[in-house]
Parts: sequence; C-alpha cells; structure tokens
Amino acid sequence: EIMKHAPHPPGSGALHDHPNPLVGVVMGSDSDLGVMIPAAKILDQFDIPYELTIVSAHRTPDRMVQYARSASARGLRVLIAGAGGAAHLPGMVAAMTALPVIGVPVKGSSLDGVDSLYSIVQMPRGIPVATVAINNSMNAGLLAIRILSAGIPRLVQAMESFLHKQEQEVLGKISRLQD
Ligand code: RP5
Repeated sequence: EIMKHAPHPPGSGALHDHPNPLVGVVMGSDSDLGVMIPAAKILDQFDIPYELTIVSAHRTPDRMVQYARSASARGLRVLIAGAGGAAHLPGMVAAMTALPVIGVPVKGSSLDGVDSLYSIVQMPRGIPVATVAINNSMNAGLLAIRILSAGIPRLVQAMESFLHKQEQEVLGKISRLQD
C-alpha cells in the first residue's frame, strides 16, 4: 500500500532511506542538496517513502548505470534527478529506465541555471524528462506525488487538500492586504 512506510531510521539526516522507497531522489553532487531538500520535505509531508542519494553522471558513471538499471526492480516508481551545469544526470537516468523521471535544473554559479535547464529540458525524442523550474524541487516532489496518486483516492484527496490549503493561504494574504 502506497501510504504505508516504516518510520524514519533513527538519526536519519539529509540522506534519507526508507525501507521500501517509491520515489528515488538523486542529485549530481552534495552541493545540490540544499536545492533538493524541498522535494524530500514535500514527500515527507505526504508520507511517501523515498530514498535520497548522490549519483553523478560524470564522476560516478558506473553508479549511475547501476542506479538507473536497478531502480524499477527495487520497487521505485518515480525518479527525481537534480543536477547543475552540464546536467546530464536526469536524461541519462531516463535513458536507462522505463520509470518516469522528473528533472530539477540546479542553479550553478556561472550561468544562472539556464545551462542546467537547457541540459535537462532539451531531451531528444523518445527519452522524456519532465523538467521543473530552476531550483524548484518542491514541484518535482509534488509532480512525483501526482504521478503516484493516479487511481489512489486517498492520495488524490491529500493532493486536493494541499491545493485547497494553498489557495486559502493566498486568499488570506489578499484579504489582509485589502484591510
Ligand atoms: C553537477 O555539477 C552537480 O549536479 C552540481 O550541480 C555541479 C557542481 O558540482 P560540485 O562541483 O559542487 O560538486 O554535476
């Protein structure tokens, strides 16, 4: 059952490991961690079990192949991949799995993240990566949840409540501005 997962391992910090993860969150470097945390947070908020780790397309290519090739058999259903610069990780992972892959362009130091965005979004026909906005890993998490939710009323309802709450927050701000 999708909502069930064991409690977080004691003392688990940024690198998360639930026993039966449904979402795999990977990133090219530990320097991407700060940008990718909101994806993890929203998955936590919806009680979706996930794993989070570093996989570099360039520095650890064998690990990337192993990760992508084994992801489906290990029970993962959606992958989120964040990378900056020459951001090949999401596309290469998508090339080696049939799972849906969501790419997060991470803003690096030189080109404002446009390099990452273009590297991730301009995939060739046949290998799709669902690309979110630069540094917007929260949206990657939300999209992963929407993908998992299809056909699961409880999760659809959880997403609807999330949207409703968000709407109320904005309407609240507007009415405070009008006071
Ligand atoms: C990419 O290069 C990583 O995803 C990261 O965004 C960027 C810089 O990595 P570090 O040099 O900070 O490790 O592969």
